[in-house]
Amino acid sequence: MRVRCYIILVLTFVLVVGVLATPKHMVTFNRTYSPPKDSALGKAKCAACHVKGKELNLYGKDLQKVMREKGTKDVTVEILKAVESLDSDKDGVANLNELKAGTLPADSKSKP
Ligand SMILES: [Ca+2]
Repeated sequence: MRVRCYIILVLTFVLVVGVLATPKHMVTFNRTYSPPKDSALGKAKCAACHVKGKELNLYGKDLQKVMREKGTKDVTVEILKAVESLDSDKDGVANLNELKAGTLPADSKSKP
């Protein structure tokens, strides 16, 4: 019984830390597109929108442009939807189709 409580406590802690460690915009992104973990997009995590650190890639820059137009600093579902029809990396595939396929909307070498 005591071991079971300990395991539940540890698992709860890991879950809470995992959720708190995930930036809010990443949670919104993952809830909206649910990228498979083994896909290029699922493995990319922050690199879905960033080159390194806070520096944005082409897809991230398109999101930032809409955020500025809307006067917000939050990545909302509305912001994500606003760039779905764009082709940020100009590889001939719209961002939404890349996101659905689990490929990278900012990398022209990654496409369905
Ligand atoms: Ca691509």
